[in-house]
Amino acid sequence: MKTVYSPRHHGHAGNVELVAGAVVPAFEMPSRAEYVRARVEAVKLGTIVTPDEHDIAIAKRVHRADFIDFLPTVYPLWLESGRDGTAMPYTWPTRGLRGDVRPAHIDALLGFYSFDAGANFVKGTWDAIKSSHDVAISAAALVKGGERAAFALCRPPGHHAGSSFMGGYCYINNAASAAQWFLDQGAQRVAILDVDYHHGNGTQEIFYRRNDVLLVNLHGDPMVEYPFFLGHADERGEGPGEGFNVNFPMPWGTDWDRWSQALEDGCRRVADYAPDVLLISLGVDTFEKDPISKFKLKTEDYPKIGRRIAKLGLPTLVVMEGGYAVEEIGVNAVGVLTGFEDA
Ligand code: SS9
Ligand code: ZN
Repeated sequence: MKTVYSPRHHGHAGNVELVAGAVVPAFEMPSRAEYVRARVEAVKLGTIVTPDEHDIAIAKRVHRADFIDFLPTVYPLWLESGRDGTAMPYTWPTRGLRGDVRPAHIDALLGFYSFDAGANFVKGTWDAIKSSHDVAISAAALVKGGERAAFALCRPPGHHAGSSFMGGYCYINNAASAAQWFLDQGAQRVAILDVDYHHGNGTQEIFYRRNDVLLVNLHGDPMVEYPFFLGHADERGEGPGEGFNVNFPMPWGTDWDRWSQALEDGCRRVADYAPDVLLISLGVDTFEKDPISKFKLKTEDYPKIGRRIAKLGLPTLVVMEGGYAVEEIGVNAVGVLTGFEDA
């Protein structure tokens, strides 16, 4: 299968995040995408192509326009306010505060448009966000054009970004935007299978009241795992979306035996829905050596994921999300893709 990749992700570098009360270099770093790209080349998965530019209006079909328009202004506003380094929020309009009045100061705007302090900005961040979205839509166009599958090597990732908020290293929800793009191009039903270790809270929020997108999420139990405030099994969708959101929260320590049962159940839900196209939100932070996660999948398990997904026999767009054990992220992510191709 073809891989779509943009070198413009490199500008999103040198970011920091808060871990256990300290500011440390962000786990989401440029080398992640480079390990994956190198592995795509090493195993000769297929051609690597650069994305076309796509109108950012596409992203506004799943995000609020004011949120998308805010993103390119963040770093200029940060500099104007006299700062440099990493732009990061420190206050949020939670319960009891006014979340309906858009503030004017950059510190307040950052909190207004995010749910945590994990989607930060340096000089090149907006350009990387835009290129990541271009990667997703360009790869979607390959699938729409008749390819059985395509790999969108997105960086930054997207599944924590919701209609009007960023967080968890995510800004624009690349998978959600690509799913909407397929619908706008004539698809009737789209399924998204999110296998990242973390619940895809942004994707869930975007499609929660809709029945034209089935969302199946396999992830760490939000009682004990980030993003904590969404991803429980009783979240099944609302209104017309009732029954079109499926969560499989699993405990710390989950290994292939348990995880693969959830994958099997999830794949059956996808098959029953009979979508026109399938998107995979591919995170490989389920890996036993991932530095921020607590599942126990092994390198040998990733090709099995790809083989199971391929058995669905659907046109498939694979969108890169998380995965932080940098040396192994390439082998594991591309393992899913070679497993898919071998099936
Ligand atoms: C505190 C821990 C927050 C966020 C993880 C986001 C994963 C995206 N820095 N971790 S796939
Ligand atoms: Zn993750």
